[in-house]
This record gives sequence, structure tokens and C-alpha cells, in this order.
Amino acid sequence: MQSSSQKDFGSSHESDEEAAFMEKIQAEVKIEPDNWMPAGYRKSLIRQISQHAHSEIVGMLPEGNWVTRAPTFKRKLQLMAKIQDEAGHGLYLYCAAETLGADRDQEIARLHAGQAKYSSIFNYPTPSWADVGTIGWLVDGAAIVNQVVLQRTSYGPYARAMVRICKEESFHQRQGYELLLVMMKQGNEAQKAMVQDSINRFWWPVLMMFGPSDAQSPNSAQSMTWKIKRNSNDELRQRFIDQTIPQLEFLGCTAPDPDLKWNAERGHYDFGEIQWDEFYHVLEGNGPCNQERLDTRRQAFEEGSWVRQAAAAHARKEQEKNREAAHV
Ligand code: BYC
Repeated sequence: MQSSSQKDFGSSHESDEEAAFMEKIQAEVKIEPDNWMPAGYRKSLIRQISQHAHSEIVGMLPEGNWVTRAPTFKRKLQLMAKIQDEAGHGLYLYCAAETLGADRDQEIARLHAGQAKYSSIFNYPTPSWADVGTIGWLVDGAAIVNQVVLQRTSYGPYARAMVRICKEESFHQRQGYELLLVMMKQGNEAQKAMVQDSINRFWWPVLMMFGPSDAQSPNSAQSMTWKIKRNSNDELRQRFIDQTIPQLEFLGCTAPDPDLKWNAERGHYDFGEIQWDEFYHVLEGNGPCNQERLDTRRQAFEEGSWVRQAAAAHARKEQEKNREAAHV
């Protein structure tokens, strides 16, 4: 049994560790996997990184819908390259979560059981080809605004994963915008209407990607103190709107928001009320495509089980060969 003085020593030791940890955070020194960290920091990072990884993997599905129907060979190659990039992003992120002690199989099982979150945006349908462009331009555009900041997040492996991911996301955004530009500047009236309709459907759900308003965001305050997050949800949402409107105007399209207007005094665009009921409805699993996305993921996981078994058998054989070679 511990004496009270031992207990005191234990807790002051822990608070020394905590103080040293916070000093590093203040000094912008990255926290690495083998460094001491508060249990809550570890838990919150696993939460955010695994949700982010799931978003990348589920995010492949709305676009995958168009691979067999892309209008030209060039567009098909671009789309396939983009979707493969998303798979890669998911893998970097699951690896980053593993450095914190997360079990990838368990995290994926939680996703497939409907117990884990992933970005709300991927629960909306993609009925038209213009949606492929809108996802690249607006969805990846919103993701970049959020992820550029995460390159400076306090956990080293997450920050480094973000550097590579951001480079690839920039390509995604450009391919989306170029696709829409071609439709708007060279297309017929039906194609132009298709672009505007797509923007009308995606505009508000994209603004929801940044998460609830700051006053309703339970994780933000602690994540900002630990510098996991560097800007609040509302700050990033505003930044995205400010940089997107000139691109929207150049495209010759409009946003479905009558309250959207430049506010010279604030130096920012004002915008209308976000329908937060819709956001929470989607988070609860009731969006237009939640069920379909999870069903597709589960089916892909089951059908891919022979690949995982083959890879594991190959790895075992290689290990045996290496062991035998070491004994020769
Ligand atoms: N959708 O306290 P809050 C991509 C959850 S993929 C669903 O503000 P936090 C791409 C939130 O998780 C881009 N859930 O949370 C891929 C929390 O739930 P729990 C994905 C959301 O963590 C393929 C609760 O609501 N990007 O770019 O401080 C093709 C309260 O929120 C959402 C990332 O994942 C949402 N939109 O801030 C194309 C970026 N928003 O855990 C493109 C990394 C909030 O308490 N993540 N929730 O049950 C982050 O930066 C932060 O986690 C968030 C939320 C800003 C998203």
C-alpha cells in the first residue's frame, strides 16, 4: 500500500511532468511519441486523428461514384489519382494515431459499427458530374484551410503528416476548380446550370465542415490550450469564406445565401445563419447517405479480407527468412 508521502511524491512528480509538457507546448517544441504527455492530450489526439483518417477513407466514396462515368480519359485519370491520394492520407493518419497507442483495427471496427465520427460532408450525395468539381474546389478547399493550420499542431507525427497531405490537397483543389471553370466558360447552358446547382447543394454543408460555432464546440478550449488546434472553428470558417468568394465570382456563380455581403468595417464577408439542426442530424447518422457510406465501407472491408490475410502471410514468411538468415 502507498503511504501518503509516496502518494504526494507521485502527484508532484506528475505535475512536474505536466509543467515540463506545457513549457514545451509554449515554446513550440513538438511532442513526440515517446515523450510524456497528459492522458487527456493522448485521448483527444487519437479522437481527432482517427476521425480525420476515417474522413479521408469515407471521402473516397462520393467521388468513386464517378470513376466509371468520367466524361474523358483525362478526367478519369485525374479523379483516380485524387481518390488514391485520399487513401494515402487515411493511411498516414492511421499511422499517426498508432504512434499514440491506438489500435487501427479497433478504430476501423468502431467506424464500421457506426460508433466513430467522420466528416459530415461525405454524407451528401453526388448526383451530377459538377459535384466532382465542387468537391475538389469547395470540400478540399475547406479541408486545406483547416489542415494548413494543423501543420503547426503540437504533436509531431500529426503535423508532419499534414505537410504532405496539404501539398496533395492543393492539387485536388485546383483540379476541381479547373473542372468547374471549363464547364462555366466553355459549357452550354445546361452545364452551367449543373455547376450552380451543385454549388447550391454543397455550400452550406461545406461551411459545416469546420464544426459547430465556437460557443457550441466542447473540445476547442482544451485543444487550443494544448495547441492541437491553432484557430477556432469560426475563425477558420470565416477565413474560408473570405478567400472563396472572389473565386466564386470569377467562376460566374453565386452562393445560396442572401445575407452574404462584404463588410468593410470588419474586413470580412458577413454570412447567414447555418442550420445547425441539419449538422447534428447528419452527425447522428441520419444524413442522406450515412447508411449507404457505412454499408459500402463494410462491404469493401469484407471483400478485402483476403488481401490483408495474404499481406500478413507474406510478412510472416519474410520475418522467418530474415530470422533464418541471421542464424546462418
Ligand atoms: N463532421 O468540439 P468540436 C478531406 C464533431 S477530409 C463530423 O468543435 P473538434 C477530404 C467533433 O469531432 C477532412 N463531426 O470538435 C477527404 C466533435 O465530436 P466528438 C476532414 C464533426 O475536434 C476526401 C463534435 O463534433 N478534416 O478533406 O475540436 C475527399 C464537437 O465539435 C464535424 C479533419 O478531420 C464535422 N464536420 O473540432 C475530399 C480535420 N465538426 O469527438 C476531402 C481535423 C465537428 O467530441 N479535425 N464534429 O464526439 C479537426 O480539425 C477538428 O476535429 C474539427 C472539429 C475542426 C473537425
